[in-house]
Amino acid sequence: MSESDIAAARELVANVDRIVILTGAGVSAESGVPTFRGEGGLWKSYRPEELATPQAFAADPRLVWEWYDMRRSAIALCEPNAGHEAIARACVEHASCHLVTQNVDGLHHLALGRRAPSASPDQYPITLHGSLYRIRCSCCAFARDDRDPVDSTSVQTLPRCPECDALLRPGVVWFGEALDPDVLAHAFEVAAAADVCIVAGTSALVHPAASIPLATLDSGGIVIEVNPDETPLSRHARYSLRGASGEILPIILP
Ligand code: BV8
Ligand code: ZN
Repeated sequence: MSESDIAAARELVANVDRIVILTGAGVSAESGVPTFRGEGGLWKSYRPEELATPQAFAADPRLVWEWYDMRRSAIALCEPNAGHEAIARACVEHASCHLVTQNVDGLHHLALGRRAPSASPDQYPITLHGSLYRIRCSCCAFARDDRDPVDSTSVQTLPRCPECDALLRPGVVWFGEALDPDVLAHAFEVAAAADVCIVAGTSALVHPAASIPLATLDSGGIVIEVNPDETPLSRHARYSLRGASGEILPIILP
């Protein structure tokens, strides 16, 4: 990555009307949140199929809740980093900047809420995969925000639905589960309308999220990637800025 690439990317972003930003777990790495597939990544100790699927929850809800409870309590201690702050600033101050995130750690919401307590819903992230701090019923429509520790010592101590007494589950989208169709349609809509899509901190392996930047390309827009490593999206990018999002996003975002 050259300094001139960063300068050129900054110049490009400064002169477009509509920006969309797609983030993945890498944006939270500098906050101490382990990524999914990197060194020490969350999946290193487990295979996704073992834990983040409805089948895994049906087979062993106690183990799945043990993993989520560990993640929820660890991530609750993490703070947004300079990359989250730069994105929050752009979403609040730029006339048309939308954030689409795969992340479930809530750090984008925390950064935005602190910067603009009265931010409009449209300035908040389009959250594709849900949140670690939502729980919902495994049977009925009950759902609520929740940050409480979960006692996963046995199935009997797991949280149950106040409406129908079925097990409550993490309010995230698991592998093999459909994303909320309205959320997904909104994400593709803002990407298709964008002049530039900045893709930061994602290995671009998980679909349908990884296809969102292609909607910008297909409508004549430009993709800029921010990632220390190459990804399947790199070949589509006008600029692939090989570095940390916490260092690069504050430079290139308005
Ligand atoms: C669906 C919530 C259909 C849970 C998550 C074959 C081909 C294509 C697709 C599939 C396929 N086989 C199966 C599928 C579908 C599957 C999928 O994509 N699988 C992949 C693994 C091949 N997708 C699904 O199942 C989706 N649903 O397709 O439904 C359907 C339709 C109708 C009816 C029924 C079903 C659902 C996917 C959602 C899964 N849930 N999360 C939880 O978190 O516990 S996904 C999970 O991965 C996280 O959300 C995470 O964000 C996401 C993507 O990972 P990344 O964010 O990219 O993180 P990763 O660690 O991989 O990469 C980090 C990157 O950051 C790296 O590149 C690293 O270099 C970089 N980095 C590190 N440090 C920094 C940095 N970058 C910048 N700065 C730094 N400092
Ligand atoms: Zn219920």
